[in-house]
Amino acid sequence: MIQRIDLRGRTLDHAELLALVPRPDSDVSSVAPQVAELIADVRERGETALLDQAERFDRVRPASVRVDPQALRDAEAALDPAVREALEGAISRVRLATAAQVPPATTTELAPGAVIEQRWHPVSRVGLYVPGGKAVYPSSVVMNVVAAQVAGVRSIALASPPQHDAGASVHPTILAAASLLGVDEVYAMGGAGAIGALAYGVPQIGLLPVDVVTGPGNVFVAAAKRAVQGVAGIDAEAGPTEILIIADDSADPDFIAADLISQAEHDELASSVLVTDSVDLADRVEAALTGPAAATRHAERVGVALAGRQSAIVVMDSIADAAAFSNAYGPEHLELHTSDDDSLLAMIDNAGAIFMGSYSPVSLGDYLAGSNHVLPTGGQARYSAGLGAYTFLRPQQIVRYTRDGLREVSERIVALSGAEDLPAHGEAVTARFSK
Ligand code: HSO
Ligand code: ZN
Repeated sequence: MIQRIDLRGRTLDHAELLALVPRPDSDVSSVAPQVAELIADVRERGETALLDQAERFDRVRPASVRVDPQALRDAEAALDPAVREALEGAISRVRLATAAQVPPATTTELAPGAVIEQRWHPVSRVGLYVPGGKAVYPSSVVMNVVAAQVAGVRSIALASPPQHDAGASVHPTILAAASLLGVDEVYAMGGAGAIGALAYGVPQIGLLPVDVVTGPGNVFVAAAKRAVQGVAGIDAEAGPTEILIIADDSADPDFIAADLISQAEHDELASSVLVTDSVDLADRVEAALTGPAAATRHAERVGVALAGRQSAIVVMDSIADAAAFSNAYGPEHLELHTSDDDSLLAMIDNAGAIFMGSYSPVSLGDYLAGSNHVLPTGGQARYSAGLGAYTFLRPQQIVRYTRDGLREVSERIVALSGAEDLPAHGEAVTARFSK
């Protein structure tokens, strides 16, 4: 049911590996015109456009887009105690690990009276998108909100599509997680329109524009995030989830099978890939997949994902080759299951997050590890990082010179301003010393 790609005996360069990497087709740019219309509609007609779009895409019409803050408190009160305890555990671990992502302010003295400082300053307001439908993830609310809060963001708005079975409002578990985190500005809106509403604001309902929009979603949400760039910052585009496992014959095939299935559970387009130097392990994992993949609650979705062109068991000559394959792929999640994971780690360049050994599965990272589970997919790990406090921070330089510090470089400023035929630049400096 899962395809086998045998690359033994082949020497492949990076470009050849890239061409071999199994991935689902993405059609983000093809929906751009439709998405532009939906955003323009929200800018023109405000709340009415959002309500019409909810009716069209979510098949419900909420009474109002803004969720009553009392509904958040009610949802928190009704939360299953075990889920509440688990969310609180996740919040405190992610908070602690995220605190390490805030770089310290620095001061560099270049000469007497010549100082450059640098501070990492949070954006003022962020909008967080939380998908609905088959994906109701309170854990994603935790990951996004905690990162923004640790960065020091003062104002957080949350948007999530209204749902039929939630009285045409946002799913109660999402509301409960928001309430636990102290967020009370929640909007029942979804899709491209919601991203437009966050970026441009909807004055009529008191929704102020945000500086950064984050959060996963379908192709419409991804296309809308692309469209609002320039008006607001965005985090990496989130496509279907991916797990790539590098393993040798010391690995436990049942653990590997369980982890491949766990991410396939998200989506028919999820990618589950094993890369190994052992045909024996490849056979054993294939065998270990069969029973559990058929018995699991979302067996149909898992079956489609594992059989898809985006999933595979890849056999190569060595673990070094497997590392090269993984670097070409740039997986969202990378698990290492070999006899020397630290040596393998030294060969890894591109991955959203790396899970070391048999007891650090991706589902630990999805919920309770303390790491963030919002990670770059689709190969974006080659140039971007997962969500963190730094997503909401900007480095700002502060220039602090004294009279003597300025005097020391004044002639050079005059020389450069002359060379650029901008003499008033030089005069702004010499004016200070002619009194
Ligand atoms: N594996 C998903 C995150 C998630 N898993 C949420 C369960 N809930 C993408 O990293
Ligand atoms: Zn997951």
